[in-house]
Amino acid sequence: MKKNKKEYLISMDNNLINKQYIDPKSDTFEKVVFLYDSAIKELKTKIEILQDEMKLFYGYEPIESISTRVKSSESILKKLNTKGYEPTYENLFEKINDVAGVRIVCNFKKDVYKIAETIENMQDVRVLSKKDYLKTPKKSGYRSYHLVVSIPVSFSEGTMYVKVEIQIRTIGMNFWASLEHKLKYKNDSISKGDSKSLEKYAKVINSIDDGMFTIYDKMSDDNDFLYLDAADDEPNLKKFKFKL
Ligand code: 0O2
Repeated sequence: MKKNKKEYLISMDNNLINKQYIDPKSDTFEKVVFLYDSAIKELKTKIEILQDEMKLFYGYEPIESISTRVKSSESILKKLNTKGYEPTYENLFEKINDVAGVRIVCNFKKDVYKIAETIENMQDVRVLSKKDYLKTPKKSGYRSYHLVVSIPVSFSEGTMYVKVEIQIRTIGMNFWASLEHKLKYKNDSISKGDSKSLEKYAKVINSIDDGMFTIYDKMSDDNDFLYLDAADDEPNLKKFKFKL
């Protein structure tokens, strides 16, 4: 008999495995990774289409690079442990937002907001949470725009919504975050002085980001139709028309 097509969050409908402990060597874990990997493929394609469209229609490429990863089993288990959760599949689905991760590196802060807004407006993407660490940087100095979304992925049994964390940041922010991650983020033994220095460098990079944009902005107003002035309260879509 044909089953009804179902739409569900990955966390809701896997009662058979929900309470099981995660075994990274098992077939079950391989299948879980496949689900997250499939969501990453879907989302990456959407973002690549955006980039191609902006290049072709407006001659502007706001995205410098897109990278993706499925979190390693060690990292998943470590994060569950740090947060005080049992290492079950249910907790993996429910409590870890970044099992699937997509990082979008943009040229300027304005591009970060444009890309975030465009993803948030995608009809089939559900936004579960957003964190604007550009406006409110973390104590470490970390800046980035985080979205946790769920993406519909079609499988033979129906459509499943799978969680993906998207980090959107400038080239400068990415430079800082990548090095800081290596130097400090997962290393408790770094000195207070070095932490302070890293925080200071984050501010320096932020002012370089702003300075580079000022130069760019003076040189070109060609692409401004991609964006609205902050004061303009028209919906963005009005200015964002295809020119064939
Ligand atoms: P990894 O190794 O990069 O995967 P939540 O995920 O919302 O339940 P969390 O972890 O506090 O809780 O969320 P948050 O603050 O949004 O951070 C998620 C991810 O952002 C981290 O994942 C890092 O990738 C990145 N991040 C956050 N803060 C910092 C920071 O101070 N420095 C750097 N370099 N990256 C940061 P993971 O799993 O912690 O690490």
